[in-house]
Amino acid sequence: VSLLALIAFFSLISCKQQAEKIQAESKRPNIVFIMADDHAIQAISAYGHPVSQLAPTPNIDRLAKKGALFTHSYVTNSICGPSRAVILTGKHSHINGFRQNGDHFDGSQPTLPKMLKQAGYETAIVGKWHLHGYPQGFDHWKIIVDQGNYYNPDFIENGDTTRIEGYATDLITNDALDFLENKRNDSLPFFLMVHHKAPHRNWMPALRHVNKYDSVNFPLPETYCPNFKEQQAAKEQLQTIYEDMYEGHDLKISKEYGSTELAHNPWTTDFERMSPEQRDTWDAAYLPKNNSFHEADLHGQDLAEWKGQRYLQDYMATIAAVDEGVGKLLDYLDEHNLTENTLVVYTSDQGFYLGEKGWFDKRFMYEESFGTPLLMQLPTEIEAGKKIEGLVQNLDFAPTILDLTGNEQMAKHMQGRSFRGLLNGTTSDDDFRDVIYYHYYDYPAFHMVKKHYGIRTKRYKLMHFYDDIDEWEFYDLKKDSLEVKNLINDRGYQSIIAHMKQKLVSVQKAYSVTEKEFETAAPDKVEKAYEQFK
Ligand code: SGN
Ligand code: CA
Repeated sequence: VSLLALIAFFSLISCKQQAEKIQAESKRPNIVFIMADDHAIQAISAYGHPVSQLAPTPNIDRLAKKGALFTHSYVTNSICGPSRAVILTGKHSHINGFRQNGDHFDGSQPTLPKMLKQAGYETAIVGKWHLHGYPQGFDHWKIIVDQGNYYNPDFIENGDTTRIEGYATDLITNDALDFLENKRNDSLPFFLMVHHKAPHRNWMPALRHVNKYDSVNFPLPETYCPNFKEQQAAKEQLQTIYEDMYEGHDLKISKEYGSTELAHNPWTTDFERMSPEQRDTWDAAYLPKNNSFHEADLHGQDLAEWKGQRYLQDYMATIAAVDEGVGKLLDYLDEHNLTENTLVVYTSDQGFYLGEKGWFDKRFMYEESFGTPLLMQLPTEIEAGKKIEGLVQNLDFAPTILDLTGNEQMAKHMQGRSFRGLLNGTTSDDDFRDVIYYHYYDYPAFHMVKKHYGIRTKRYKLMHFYDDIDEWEFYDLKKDSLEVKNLINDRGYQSIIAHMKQKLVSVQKAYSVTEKEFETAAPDKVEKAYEQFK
């Protein structure tokens, strides 16, 4: 065989390999990861909760129709920054180092965007970051400053901060569309994170939605006025709608009949950022409803229920713009033939209380805030309309995405586990995992939710509150899904509880939890914080 023929033969092979590689890579799915801030499961109509049926989310629901809806999706630490750090690293807070809001994220550690970039993806993030410092591992990024504002927020892009006129949710959606349409390199698969500020406190709807749910009477949960027996931490929190919400800032109540001046409004910036025109439209919408409120002169239980109602009307109206934004992104993918090969994820940085136990906010390991919505669409992998009941956590997002993109070996050092098998039906819901772990550290802080950790299995939950208390709680979720009865001292459950305690120890060992994780705060710090946040 001549040398020339040999060369021709090998170059043919290498051409073929190259072509196959390109073909395989072109099959690698794109990823659009949409995360809202504080979006409760109860507020997505595909999940079926009564509140959401009165304020449906038709676009988010499209994902449930064409993809999968997870019924048992949880976080590892129900608070913003920590949740984001877990998603980026696939590691629990004590390993990635970001335990509570205000910590500084060590951006030098391996993260999902860095790995995807290394694997040839184009990476981008728009919206909320909240990890301090600038994003690393992204080809494009444009983030809101800290928590951001609903109206005319500041954005940071390439180190420059600019105030941009408009409504945060719409601006973030537009930035996502701008990346898809104008910024990305068509020849590369992409990973786009779209992180909304909404529906975070103080729940300011878009001007086109300020009257959207005025005439809707949302059902308040049956635990709206709880009686906390053997639930000491629940008793001492400061996140009760009718006790801890600020009447002006949060509930948008005016000082008096006929006035547009807000009642108690300690953080003035949210409203001060509005332009006079925006404020006029806003006031025109709220003045009549606030006047009716003053006329009614409510007290006691009636006032508490009115506050719950106003909260839900604003919260759900804030979600309306998020849902529209999801619709625009899905339409874009449809119109550009991208839907078949794009994984679309919709989730939140944690769940939220819509009046359960009388609360707003999150932080607790109780179901409403421990759970987080999760919907995923990828037609080549996931059967339409699938319901997945396996126990998954945001800890698993990075390993799952790496698996779906053919980079599963990159997840070797992560603590999460790929749930691709749940998506494509090769793993049964029961086989995936039997226990999940949780640890919340942010105390003393806003809302005064005490430090706690625990485990949840399919049926039971064991929690330990520590620091300035030492209280255990145990729930049988099959019999008590609302978690009102702490069974820790119930005679009938003692052997199950002993078994759960053993399980807790082995789970902590498996996740490399050390004694250092259970530090307590100085008592005077706790006392001062109560004074500050009360
Ligand atoms: C703000 C909110 C709190 C909320 C934290 C954390 N107050 O401080 O209610 O718990 O953020 O939220 S606000 O009136 O200033 O909005 S998180 O989503 O960032 O963790
Ligand atoms: Ca949040």
